[in-house]
Amino acid sequence: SDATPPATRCGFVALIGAPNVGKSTLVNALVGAKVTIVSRKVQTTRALIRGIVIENNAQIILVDTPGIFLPKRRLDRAMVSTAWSGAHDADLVCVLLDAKMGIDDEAEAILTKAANVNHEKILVINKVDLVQREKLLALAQAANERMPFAKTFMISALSGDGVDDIRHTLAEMVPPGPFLYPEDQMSDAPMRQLAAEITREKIYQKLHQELPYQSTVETDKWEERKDKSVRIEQTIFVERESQRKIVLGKGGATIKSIGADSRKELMQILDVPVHLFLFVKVRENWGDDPDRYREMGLEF
Ligand code: GDP
Ligand code: K
Ligand code: MG
Repeated sequence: SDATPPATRCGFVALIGAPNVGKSTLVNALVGAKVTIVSRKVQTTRALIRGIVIENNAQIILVDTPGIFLPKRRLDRAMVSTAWSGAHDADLVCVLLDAKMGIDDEAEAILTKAANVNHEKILVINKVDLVQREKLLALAQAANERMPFAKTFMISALSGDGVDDIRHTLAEMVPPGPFLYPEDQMSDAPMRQLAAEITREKIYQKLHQELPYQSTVETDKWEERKDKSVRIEQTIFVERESQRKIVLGKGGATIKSIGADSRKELMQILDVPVHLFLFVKVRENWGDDPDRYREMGLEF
């Protein structure tokens, strides 16, 4: 027959934004219940793939990036350069702003760097449920004065308001090309890394004042059981005994809450019951050991 197959599109979309702007929430909302794959980008260790969306013959590969933008320590600087490598490697960049926070120092730093990324950029103002409409328009205008955005969206990733529009637009904007990932692939080797990243993120959320990035997480064990549940064992490494005490918290309260949050997100992604076991160990000076960074997949 002379019917041509439908043209497909496929591309990487980097989500750039400060911690807690809503990147993970947006990924979940874009992907919906169907996290078809969670993996690392092939042949690079730069950024985590958080999810893949298929919409109208387009495969959208969402790349989450470490959300730290005002680095002080060496490790932090490594994470930041990793984040921006992810942005430079991507086909499109979504810059997220928190409607309520507006353009604070961190957002300003992000906008300044995003302006130098040589790809089409989309502005996503998230958490519109928290502010008045006039404030949104002023924020959109202020951000667009700093660089031209191809599109501006005002959404609530939490309620899902506006998320369909973004999905639809991304599907139109990613370049023509074949799908890079099978539609239903799920592999547990990259999942170990993702699981470690998720726990590290929870530590950061709980303790960023007291323990700025002085910890790393490794997944030691990943065991799929007959009842379809997964048993995951992870070790949190810190630099000092005092930090170990902070991570544990009074009567183990902090580690319990970190574990609960991490387990919840892991169950969301894996869609099976998760048994998570966390250990905290002191490993001195890892923060200055380049080998440790390499294990974490950061590039220099
Ligand atoms: P990330 O650090 O950028 O990945 O941010 P998260 O997705 O973890 O979200 C940080 C916090 O913001 C969480 O408590 C979310 O529930 C909340 N959040 C995300 N999107 C929205 C939104 O649209 N509205 C409101 N009110 N809260 C949101
Ligand atoms: K967060
Ligand atoms: Mg996140």
